Amino acid sequence: MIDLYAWRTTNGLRATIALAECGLPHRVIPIDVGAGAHKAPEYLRINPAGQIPAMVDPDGPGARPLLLAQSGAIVLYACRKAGRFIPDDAQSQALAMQWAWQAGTDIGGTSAAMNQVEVVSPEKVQAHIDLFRKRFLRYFGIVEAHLAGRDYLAGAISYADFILYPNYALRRHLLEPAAYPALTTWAARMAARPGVTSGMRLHTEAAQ
Ligand SMILES: N[C@@H](CCC(=O)N[C@@H](CS)C(=O)NCC(=O)O)C(=O)O
Repeated sequence: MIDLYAWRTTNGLRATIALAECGLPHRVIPIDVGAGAHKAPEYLRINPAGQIPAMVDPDGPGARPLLLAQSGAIVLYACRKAGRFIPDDAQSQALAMQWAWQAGTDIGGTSAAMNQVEVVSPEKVQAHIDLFRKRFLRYFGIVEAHLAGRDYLAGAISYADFILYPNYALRRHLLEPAAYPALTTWAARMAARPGVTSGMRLHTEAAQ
């Protein structure tokens, strides 16, 4: 049984989605980042970086326990272990890597910066808020253009879609369906999947 330490943030939710979609036996252990649980000594023994997500697979490679941090690494590990959601052909594999990195670095980094300037920072600087919002929408504009005429980011559904989805879902209020029709259709396709619904539970249950 895999233990996944996560919270209802984009980094946490891409890992919960991947594990649920892959059908690997696991349990999600909530680590309340807002309450500082990620800095508790018992958690730092699991991830010394003091960040979520982190995963412990008692049955890792070589039948040895594996402790893994970094959301993208956890998503890819789960997909490889399950033998699912990794494209077969080299062209789609390259495409999945491109869009996984775009979601994890460009969009994910901008989203983290938005949280910093809009929520965490005691001083709200409008120019900083505008800068990161504009950048966020520009990056999603690139995704929109790519998704036009496609069902998923890299042909069939892949790990890249799992990495992107929470970045859409948690800020969908900024992404007007009329301006992002292909993205909105893709998101509906993702949301209809039982694994995605189950993986998003930390977020959806808190929103109720
Ligand atoms: N690159 C890491 C980022 C992880 C990350 O920043 N996690 C946030 C929550 S979404 C966190 O734990 N922040 C607390 C901290 O960095 O002190 C990943 O993809 O897993």
